[in-house]
Amino acid sequence: MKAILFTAEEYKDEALSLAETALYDVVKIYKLPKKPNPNFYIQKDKLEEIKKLDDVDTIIVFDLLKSRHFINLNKELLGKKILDKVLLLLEIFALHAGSKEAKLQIELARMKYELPILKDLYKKTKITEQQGPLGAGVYGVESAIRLYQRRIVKIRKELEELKKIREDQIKRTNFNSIAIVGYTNAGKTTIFNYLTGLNQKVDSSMFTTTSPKRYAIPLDGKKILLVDTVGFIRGIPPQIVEAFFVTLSEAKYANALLLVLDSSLSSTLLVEMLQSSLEILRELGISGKPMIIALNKIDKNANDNELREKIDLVKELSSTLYTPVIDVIPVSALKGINMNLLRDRLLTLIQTS
Ligand SMILES: Nc1nc2c(ncn2[C@@H]2O[C@H](COP(=O)(O)OP(=O)(O)OP(=O)(O)O)[C@@H](O)[C@H]2O)c(=O)[nH]1
Ligand SMILES: [Mg+2]
Repeated sequence: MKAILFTAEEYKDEALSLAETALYDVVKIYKLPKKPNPNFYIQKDKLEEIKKLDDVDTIIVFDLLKSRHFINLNKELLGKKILDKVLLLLEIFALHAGSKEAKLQIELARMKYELPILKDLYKKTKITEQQGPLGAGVYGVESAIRLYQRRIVKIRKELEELKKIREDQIKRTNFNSIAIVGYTNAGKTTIFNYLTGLNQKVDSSMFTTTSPKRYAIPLDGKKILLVDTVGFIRGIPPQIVEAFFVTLSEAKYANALLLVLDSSLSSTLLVEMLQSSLEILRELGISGKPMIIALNKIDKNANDNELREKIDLVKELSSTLYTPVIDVIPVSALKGINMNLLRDRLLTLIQTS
């Protein structure tokens, strides 16, 4: 599928990587306008250019589009698919959804996102139709709306039932468990592999891990379940937190969390990532569990002073959080630095939880 990508310069790498994860072949990247066009968001001249590109079937706008943007773009670009950031992420989640619950949750999120657009389209069609012989348009939209509403009710009911079943299952397994959480690419799977001796896929692209992996490791005579999870991404739109949540549901049932941060990021980014990780966990209803922070990739830090500063910064910030942070441990999962210390501290973590 050939796609055109519109993105702000600062999100370019991320947007491109996500578009590719969703299996699009991005043939051209345009900058998003500083001031969005009120009708189309994208620039009018770009729109005219795209119209001529017959082999492009998808337009990705890496931001949030309003109803009127979707409606107008669809009208101008008949037959081409329009995706904004939310719909793109939902496509990625859908590609990776393993369980029935995940599939339903994603379908629900998409329908809830599209329903207001349909409703606006209905209003608009009704007005224009009174003036012209546009035929059954308005009825078509009306019945689509009813279809959506019925489906949404049905999915909600099914999800309630599935949730009960899953909670019962989890209650019955009484393993202690630790979920490894954090931004995509922080090194969660590398840590998981190190601690479990497994060989799960590790890569510098985003969303390498696409469904939670669990494995029980012996720690001091006990078995502890380690769960590797799907990574967070910057600015995850609130509209899809719920769908994202399914991929992270394992973390909800863990006794404790291991939050992985990439210490090779700048101090500013590091603080931003720590704060937004906790914000995401809070939105998912996973806050309050005892936590260890692993500052990973210390081998990538140019000098000790800089690393020391970052460790202090994260420690200081952690002490002000609602989440009980038991320890901050600088590690390199790749080089195996401090990993035994981390393993020991995980045991303490389980004992506190
Ligand atoms: N230099 C260095 N690179 C590391 C370290 N740990 C992981 N990496 C690299 O960072 C990249 C991402 O590692 P992953 O373990 O796949 O990261 P992840 O957090 O599981 O990413 P997602 O599954 O996409 O959420 C890979 O290229 C790893 O080789 C480390 O300690 N030092
Ligand atoms: Mg991973």
